[in-house]
Amino acid sequence: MNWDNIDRYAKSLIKEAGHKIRNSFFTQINIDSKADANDLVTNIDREIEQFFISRIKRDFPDHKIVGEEGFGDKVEVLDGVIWMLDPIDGTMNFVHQKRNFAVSLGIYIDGIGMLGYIYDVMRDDFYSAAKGKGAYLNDERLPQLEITPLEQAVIGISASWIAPNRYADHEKMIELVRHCRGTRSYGSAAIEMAYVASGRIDAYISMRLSPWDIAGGMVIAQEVGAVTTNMKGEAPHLLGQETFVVARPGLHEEMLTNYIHLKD
Ligand code: 2AM
Ligand code: CA
Repeated sequence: MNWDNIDRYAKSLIKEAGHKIRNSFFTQINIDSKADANDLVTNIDREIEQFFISRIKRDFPDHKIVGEEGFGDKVEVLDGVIWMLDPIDGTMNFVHQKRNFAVSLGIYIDGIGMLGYIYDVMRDDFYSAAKGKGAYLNDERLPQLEITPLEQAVIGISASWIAPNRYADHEKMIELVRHCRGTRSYGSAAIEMAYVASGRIDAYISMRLSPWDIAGGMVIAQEVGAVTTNMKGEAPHLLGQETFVVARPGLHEEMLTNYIHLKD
């Protein structure tokens, strides 16, 4: 497997997708909802996923693709090479703000993350990593993350998880919010992971993320020494929705031990 070639190929595909997404603002965008009224999808999400799939199937016919919009393969095991794609992560931001969304892609072999990409399309910020070769923001290498105590940490979290919810003890979450330096919510899991990797926030947690939301970001985060697990402290299985925590070392353990109590 020539990973350098795949890396170059994936980067150019993502840049081309970004170009298409920016141009889409000059066209009519059709908005639908999926599982519920606030779970949005547009024709652009679908068109971008189909663009990736047609190219990847043409040029890497034995690779599999798992995409949020369902045009890819149905995967039940992580054998072989799998591209995990979210064509637009942060669709609500895409629709409402025309910014703060990203293309997110992770390329895995037999369950091991080899290449990861998060492209913040409107800022033209391209986060990338290759396993064992470090993580980059555009052309600059991202430094290893240092330990930060909770009192100095800024945590990415959605207000949904501070309100009573079916996944975790929200009273503990309130304590977490009280004990950290501050919270932020950007509305795109991929962008929040990129911000953890580049040190702009110190942790990001969510009760419900899908493989395509985290696959690319996990490769990037791990290259700078961030810890990525579900809320039980296990490696994400990448085969369905799960809880998720990414944080600087130390902070990750402190959050899981003292503040995140899952319901059964
Ligand atoms: P999306 O925009 O690709 O749907 C919003 O807080 C973040 O969580 C976004 O990254 C969003 O991805 C993701 N997200 C929103 N609703 C979700 C759901 N029902 N299941 C999994 N991920 C979701
Ligand atoms: Ca999406």
